[in-house]
Amino acid sequence: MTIELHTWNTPNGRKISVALEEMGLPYRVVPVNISKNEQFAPDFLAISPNNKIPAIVDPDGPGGKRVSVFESGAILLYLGERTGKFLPTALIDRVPVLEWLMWQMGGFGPMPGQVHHFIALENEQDRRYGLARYSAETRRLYGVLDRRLADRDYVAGALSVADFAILGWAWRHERHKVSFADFPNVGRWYETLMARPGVKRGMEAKLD
Ligand SMILES: N[C@@H](CCC(=O)N[C@@H](CS)C(=O)NCC(=O)O)C(=O)O
Repeated sequence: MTIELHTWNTPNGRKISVALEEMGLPYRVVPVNISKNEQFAPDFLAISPNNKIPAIVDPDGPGGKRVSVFESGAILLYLGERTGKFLPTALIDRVPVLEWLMWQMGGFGPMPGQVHHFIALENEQDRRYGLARYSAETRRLYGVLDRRLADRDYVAGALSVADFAILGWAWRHERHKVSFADFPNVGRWYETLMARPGVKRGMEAKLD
C-alpha cells in the first residue's frame, strides 16, 4: 500500500524520498510548506509533534495497522526494518549503520543547518561569530567523513540507510560552502551515490 510522505524540499526531506525510491516502495508526497508554517497545522502535529518534516504514514504497518513515524532517522530505520533493505540484520553489521546514522543526526545536519542560517543573515556583526563557529564544525565533520571513506565505498560496509541520511546533507554542500576538492573521498562517494537511478529519482521527486 502507498506510504504518505509528508515533507518539503530540504535535506532531511530528501533522505526519505531517496530511501523510498531505493527500496522500491510506492509513496505519495504530501507537501508541508514550512515557509508558510504548515508544519503547525493540527493534522500534521498529530503525526509529527515536533513540527518538523519529514514524517510518514504507512497504512499497512506492523500487524496491518496504520502507523505514523516522525524524525528522519527513525523513519529510515523503520523503512529498513519493513523492507529488509539497506539495514543489516546481524548486530555486528548493524552497529556501524547505527553509529553513522546517529553521527549524521547529531552533527552532520544540525551543524551545516546552522551555517545555512548564519550565512543568510544580512547584519555582518550577527553573522560573523555564528558562521565562523558552525563552518569550522561543519568542515571538521566533513573531515571525519572523508577519513572514514578513505578505504571503503560506503560509510558502514554495504550501502545503507546511513549513507542516505548523510547524502541528504552532502547534497547541500555548495550552500554551506564546502568544496569536495578538499574532501576527495567524500566527493567520490557522493558521485557514486548520485549516479544511482534510485537516488536520482529520490533527488528529483517533486517534494513541494
Ligand atoms: N531531526 C529532525 C530535523 C527535521 C528538520 O529540521 N526539519 C526542518 C526542515 S529540514 C523543518 O521541518 N523545519 C520546520 C520548523 O522547524 O518549524 C529530522 O531529522 O527529522
